[in-house]
Amino acid sequence: MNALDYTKTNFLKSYSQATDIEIQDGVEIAFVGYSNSGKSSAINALTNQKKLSRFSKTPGRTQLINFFEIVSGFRIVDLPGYGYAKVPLLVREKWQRKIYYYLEKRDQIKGLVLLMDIRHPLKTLDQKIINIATSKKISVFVLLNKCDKMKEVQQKIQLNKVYEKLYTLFNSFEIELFSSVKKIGIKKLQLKLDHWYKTYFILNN
Ligand SMILES: Nc1nc2c(ncn2[C@@H]2O[C@H](COP(=O)(O)OP(=O)(O)O)[C@@H](O)[C@H]2O)c(=O)[nH]1
Ligand SMILES: [Mg+2]
Repeated sequence: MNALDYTKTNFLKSYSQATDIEIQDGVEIAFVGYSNSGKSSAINALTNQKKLSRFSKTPGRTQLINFFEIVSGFRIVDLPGYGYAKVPLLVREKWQRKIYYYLEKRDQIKGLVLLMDIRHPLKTLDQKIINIATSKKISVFVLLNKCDKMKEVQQKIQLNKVYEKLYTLFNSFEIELFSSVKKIGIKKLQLKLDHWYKTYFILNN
């Protein structure tokens, strides 16, 4: 398998309902996190494409499951953000169920990239996602995003704190500092995705 060129990533399709997804073959790595945690920006940074995963000015408005393809059969999925505070609770719960359904039913998922704002890590719904990942044995790459918002010393302290806390919950994870603004952690994210995709490729060839 050749090295993946993330700059070649194309938009594939969006679905408003997880039950409508008809794409089958291949492997998916999904980006999850609270709305506004920086999922779309991270996908743009990873692929070095400014407009690929268009982030709306009103966070949480984009409630679509967006599929991108790096090369045939190797996909990135931008999931709707959870917990958007400005919509009614019932709507929020409906959106959350969509995410859970996708995560629970799709066997194509081989990895999760969980984005958390470094200033507000491990909130309730992040833990719920971790529970699903644990029960499905999906490994998780945690990005402590917007690390540019903290002093470097504080970043390291926070990284250790969250690592320790996560370790009490499960052990199939890695964690890194990330910033799409300051271009921190992008190479590590690429290497992690390479590893997941390659593992899948080797197992299936
Ligand atoms: N300071 C800082 N802001 C960021 C970073 N990543 C995203 N943002 C900002 O956070 C907001 C939400 O980003 P977006 O990618 O749309 O988040 P999404 O809702 O998870 O897709 C936008 O205003 C971005 O400009 C980052 O690394 N650092
Ligand atoms: Mg987004």
